[in-house]
Amino acid sequence: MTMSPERTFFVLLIVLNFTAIDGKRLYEFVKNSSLTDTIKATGYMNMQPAASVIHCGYVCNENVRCVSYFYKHDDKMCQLHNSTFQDNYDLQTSVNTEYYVKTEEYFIECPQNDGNWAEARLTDGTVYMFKLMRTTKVSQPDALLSCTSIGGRLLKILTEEKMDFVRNNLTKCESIHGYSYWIDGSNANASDPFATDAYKTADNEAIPMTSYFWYPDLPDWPQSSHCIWISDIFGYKFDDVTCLHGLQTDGVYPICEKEVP
Ligand SMILES: [Ca+2]
Repeated sequence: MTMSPERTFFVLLIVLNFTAIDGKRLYEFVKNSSLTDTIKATGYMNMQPAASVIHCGYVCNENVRCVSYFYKHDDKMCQLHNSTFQDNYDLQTSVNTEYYVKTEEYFIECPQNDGNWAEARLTDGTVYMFKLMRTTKVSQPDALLSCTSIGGRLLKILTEEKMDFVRNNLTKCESIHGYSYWIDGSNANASDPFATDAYKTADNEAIPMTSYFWYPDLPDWPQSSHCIWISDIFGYKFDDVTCLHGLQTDGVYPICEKEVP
């Protein structure tokens, strides 16, 4: 998927059940910049406040008949439509207004516990396979071995797009929500565990240290919490924890990944 100034994408999860598979529908909204600063004066489905243009998209998602919307930034109003507009015929001028069209729907797989490999498609075009190993709670070193033993590796999260995908899955898929998972990342081999580049993947790639990835104020105990997990407790953002933590009562489980065959 290419990004260009005319086409701004964002992906929204919606909560409709899809009956054929254990999955969730994903809709994509595409901005039509040729209709920027226009709006429909009458004949819309609904007009209501929304905190942001993305929130307006969520509102549109919740209405099954909504296929496009205008968002007025100045007064934060969201105008929903059950049809799409190709040109400004029938529209009027409206300062600081954007127009988005629901263009496509597709599905993410919500993998069953210890199910098959599932395909992940990220908004940056990356595709990979992933699998949750939800039978045996393990330490992080054993999680690394569990994944290599089935021809993969422990999940690496190095981009914001991948962070979004993983958090969406773990938050929205009921069968895997509420559990804690190991990802690849440790500072056990660092000479200074407090250094900003201390956390590395098993193959020595730098773990991103921004708040996009880490829960606020974490890592908080890098001198002894050498490994990284993602848990419901921290909204599936990174937290530093002892590498043996997975053996405790609640358990921590591997998410493995591999290239698409
Ligand atoms: Ca911690």
